[in-house]
Amino acid sequence: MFGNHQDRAHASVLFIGRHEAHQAHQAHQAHRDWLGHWISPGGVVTHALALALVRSLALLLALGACPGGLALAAAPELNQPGHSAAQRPGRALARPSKHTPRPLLKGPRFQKNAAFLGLVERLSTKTSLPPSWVLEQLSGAHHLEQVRQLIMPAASGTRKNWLAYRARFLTEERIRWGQAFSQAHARELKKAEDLYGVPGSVVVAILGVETLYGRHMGQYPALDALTTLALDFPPNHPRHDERAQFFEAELAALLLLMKDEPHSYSHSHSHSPILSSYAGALGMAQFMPSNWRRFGVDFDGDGRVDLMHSASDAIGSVAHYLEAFGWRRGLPTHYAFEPSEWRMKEPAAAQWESLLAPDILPTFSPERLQALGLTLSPEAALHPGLLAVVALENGAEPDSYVLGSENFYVITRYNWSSYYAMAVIELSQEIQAAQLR
Ligand SMILES: [Ca+2]
Repeated sequence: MFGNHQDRAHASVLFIGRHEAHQAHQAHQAHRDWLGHWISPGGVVTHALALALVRSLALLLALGACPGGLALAAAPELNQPGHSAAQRPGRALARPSKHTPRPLLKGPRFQKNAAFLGLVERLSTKTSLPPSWVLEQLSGAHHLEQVRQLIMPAASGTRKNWLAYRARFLTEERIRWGQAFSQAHARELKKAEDLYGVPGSVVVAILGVETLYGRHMGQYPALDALTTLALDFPPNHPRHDERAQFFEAELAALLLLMKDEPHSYSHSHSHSPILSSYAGALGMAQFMPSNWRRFGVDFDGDGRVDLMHSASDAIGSVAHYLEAFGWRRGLPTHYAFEPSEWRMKEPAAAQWESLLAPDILPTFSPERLQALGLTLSPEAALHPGLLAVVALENGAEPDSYVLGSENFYVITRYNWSSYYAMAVIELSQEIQAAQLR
């Protein structure tokens, strides 16, 4: 949840095994470069001293006095995993590849250059965490070239395909498991609905689309992924500066989680690195670290927010998130809409573009749409608020349309995509229907 959720998630998902994760941890422990070895072990260096040290090193490096100088973070040569831009996750249509297994190619640790030390200093300042501790954490992070590739936007120009997208998410298995999850957690779902007004079926569908109800929570070590995106964000990304800053803030939030919620954040009874999506989204609900801290709810009452292991906490947190973004209790998410006849009329074609322009943002009252000559269903005509005219591309076939309500828009705050919202809504309907059968 990105609050700002665009790049999030969508990684292919395959847990690296415990053994492999353990090996990675062992490697982490074994590795002490000259700087880390000097500063971090035992925490003997004070805050102020460590910060001063980081600053002096940054200055030295900036002056070219140290090997490595001003080179950017290591960009290792790796066997590329073979994603074409068209296959690359990014927006709605890339999402189906989220659960596609993909080998994790761990790169080297980052060079302790000026950019690295500057990041350590900023993170320490931002979080008030000891610079020595921040330096120790980031010194163990690995560069992940894969996440740099996956974060790039999907190629534009290809028509999307709602029906194909729908088919990828509304599988028989996802519906059946959703039904089982709903039954197993009926009490918490009812509690969340009572408290936040969000139907349990919508919460379940989000968990189903995000992680198959907790089965696939990510394959990338979160610290590696976010350090890579904060320190070595692809310079050719169209929104480089904004996104790099976003991921730096998420890295800061991750460090605070690691410090504040060490038990929730880590795997039980192990020291394995926590895994996330390629963009750092965590747990059953795939919350970004800042959203975990901001919207996470201790719904099972054990005294901590644990989105990795507690389905109850995940349920409460998803419902809380949607409520915080304006979910209105009882309001339909959307209405069926078929404007094709109207569009054939003059001068409707010109008006049509202006109706589509706001995209998913509810903008038009039912009265206004009817005044333009559009035919609304009786339910849509009575909608107590504004509506968005949402177009869904169907590849070579004609577009589909729905009228999205404020609640449709709220679901897109989880992931900025009308296709995502429709998949969640239709999955929630299918799960409900399966329970009645
Ligand atoms: Ca809890």
